[in-house]
Amino acid sequence: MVESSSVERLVAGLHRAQALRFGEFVLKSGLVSPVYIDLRVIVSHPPLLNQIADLLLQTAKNAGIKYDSVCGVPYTALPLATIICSTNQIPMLIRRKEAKDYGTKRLVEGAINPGETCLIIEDVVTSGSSILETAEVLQKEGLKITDAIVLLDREQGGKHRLKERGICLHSVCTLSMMLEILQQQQKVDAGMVGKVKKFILQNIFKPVEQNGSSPIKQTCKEMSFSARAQLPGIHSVAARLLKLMEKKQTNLCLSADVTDSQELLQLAATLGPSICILKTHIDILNDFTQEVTKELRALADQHEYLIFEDRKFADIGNTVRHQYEGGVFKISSWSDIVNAHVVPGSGVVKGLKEVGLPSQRGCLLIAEMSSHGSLATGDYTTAAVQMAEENSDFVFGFISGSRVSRKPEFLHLTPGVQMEAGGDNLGQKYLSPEEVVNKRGSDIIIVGRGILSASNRLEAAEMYRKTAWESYLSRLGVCAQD
Ligand code: S5P
Repeated sequence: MVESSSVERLVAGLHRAQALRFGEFVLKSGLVSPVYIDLRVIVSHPPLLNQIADLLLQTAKNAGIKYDSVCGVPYTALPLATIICSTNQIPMLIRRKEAKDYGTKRLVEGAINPGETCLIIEDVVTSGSSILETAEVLQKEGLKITDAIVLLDREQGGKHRLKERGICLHSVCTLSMMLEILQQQQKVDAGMVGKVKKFILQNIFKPVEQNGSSPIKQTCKEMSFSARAQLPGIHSVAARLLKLMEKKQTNLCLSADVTDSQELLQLAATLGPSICILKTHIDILNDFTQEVTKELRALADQHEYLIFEDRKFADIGNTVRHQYEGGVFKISSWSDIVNAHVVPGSGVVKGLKEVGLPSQRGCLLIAEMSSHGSLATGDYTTAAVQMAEENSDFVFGFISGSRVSRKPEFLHLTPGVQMEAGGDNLGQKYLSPEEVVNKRGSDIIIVGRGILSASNRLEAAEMYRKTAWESYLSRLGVCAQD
């Protein structure tokens, strides 16, 4: 154990930096936690960063661990590993976080000498999955992993699970130790300490994995739309959308692909109560005027749905910026959501962001397409997910055929939906709402001709709404969590 006065100083520093917060927080798993620990903030506090690196190394020394290199679990522990390695002249390894099939990039950077031992550094351990994932990648490169050092062990089963996999976890501090110190320092009261302790006890991750090296699976409740709306840091458009979906009990987006303004407004007025999003192709209107968008906006506010102009931007940043803001359509002035292809690279998102961010708009990236022979598959889809993660201040989800990201803050919208699977004669492919939402894990169905070609459009919309909503409800069963 490191000296208690150092740990006390550390805890006070973390509390000051707001890395530890108390209240009510919805975690990624959907659980409501009385404590929220976010050590990402430490990079803005250099003395704290150095102090933590020092304590991690001290803990490794005290445990008498022998190792040849150090690897920090991305991302928070990366700067910590850097400081440790730089100050003490220890070779470092960097594990890439990208999906394994992403391009031809290496998964580990640095000189790998098979047979050598690598020490893993982590900021917080809950279930131990992040350390295990990093360990697996390093082990596949022929490295030995015997120990891991963590700043804070939340005591929710991670240590035990890692031990079962031959990794000994050493922590600078545990959550209960931290609570006691904070109570002594009068930064939290006894009531809160009790609440957190109870939460820890009730949420121990149990090892339920049976075989080999795949990440540990834990059964958990799939998150509801309303729980996702409260995730810390969720995009404001996503939060608005998720809340109205829950309120109106609809995960139906109408693809209002009509060419006459009056027909479009009529659709918006009649089907407004049944939908969460009205999707437009404003450039197919034969009689477009700015008046239409004003009326569309008023209807959207009246019936509480969002407007999504399905513009599919696909040019360099500077061009899409103009296309989004100006021209005849002035899309950014009336559309809550737009979408973009990722083929130009991240410049397309950066260009759109310059216009969309100040007015609190959101963007979806096209990760997959419903059309026959689409090239948006495999590495392309993976790159779209990565681009979304890197621009999550503006991008809040995907157009895709299935769930392409496991992050609950991202929404998935799927076109190519009709009651009967099949297609049209121009390459469109259709899946049923049940298949899309329940089996493929998408959140919102996008339906055009399935509703537009019905003799009673409202009745058809209601049928799609109910089917998709029921599929969502039945999905709220058990799911896998890492
Ligand atoms: O991959 C895609 C992406 C989109 S946004 N496939 C699609 O069909 N879309 C759009 O969804 C398409 O432009 C159209 O507006 C709608 C599907 O219409 P439907 O009549 O086939 O349901």
